[in-house]
Amino acid sequence: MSFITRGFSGRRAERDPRLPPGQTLVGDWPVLSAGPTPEIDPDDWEFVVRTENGEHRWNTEQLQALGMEDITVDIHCVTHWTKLDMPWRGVSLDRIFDEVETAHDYVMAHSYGGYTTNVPLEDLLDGKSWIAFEADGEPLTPEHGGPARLLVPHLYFWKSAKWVRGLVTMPDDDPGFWEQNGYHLHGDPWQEERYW
Ligand SMILES: Nc1nc2c(c(=O)[nH]1)N[C@H]1C(S)=C(S)[C@@H](COP(=O)(O)O)O[C@H]1N2
Ligand SMILES: [Mo]
Repeated sequence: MSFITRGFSGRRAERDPRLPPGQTLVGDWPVLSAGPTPEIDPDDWEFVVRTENGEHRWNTEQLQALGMEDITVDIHCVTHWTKLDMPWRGVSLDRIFDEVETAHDYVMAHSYGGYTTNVPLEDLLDGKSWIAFEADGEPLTPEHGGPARLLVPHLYFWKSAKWVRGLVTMPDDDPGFWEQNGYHLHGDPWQEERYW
């Protein structure tokens, strides 16, 4: 009996429910960078948050002292690959914004090398994003954004700025690098918010 059922629904049943529409599973971890990989000495790395009220700075040690967490998440690239169950280690943006006061609703993430991407603050808080220092149990390699990158796994992976150097809060949702070039302002993979 079951072989008939398999004939009709087998392919659909093989599709992992954690795979958003239009995505394909990969086992490896592709590298996607819009420009060259910047060389950043972890000893010189600093993270800066600028708001309408002023500036906050942390070096690696100070930032990690806010509390490193281990998380396992799925990542989804707009170029249609998804990687499931990736272990990461980093500091929750909740810990950072415990120390930051802003009335703004949006942030622009800025990277060494000039990359930018815009994210609503509500997509960064309540356990939704991290400043990641490790992936797969190892320090982030330079090509994957080391020494530190933003990790916003519930949005397409272009929002996870590699070589992150800071966040600037904004009253409006101004577009970042890819967003100015046609990518969606928000980028929810479950809504297929790829382009606009
Ligand atoms: N600074 C910076 N961050 C970036 C990018 C980039 O070009 N520069 N590319 C984005 C895109 S489109 C993707 S899919 C992921 C790729 O990360 P990976 O190379 O670690 O897979 O990084 C995102 N963050
Ligand atoms: Mo991407």
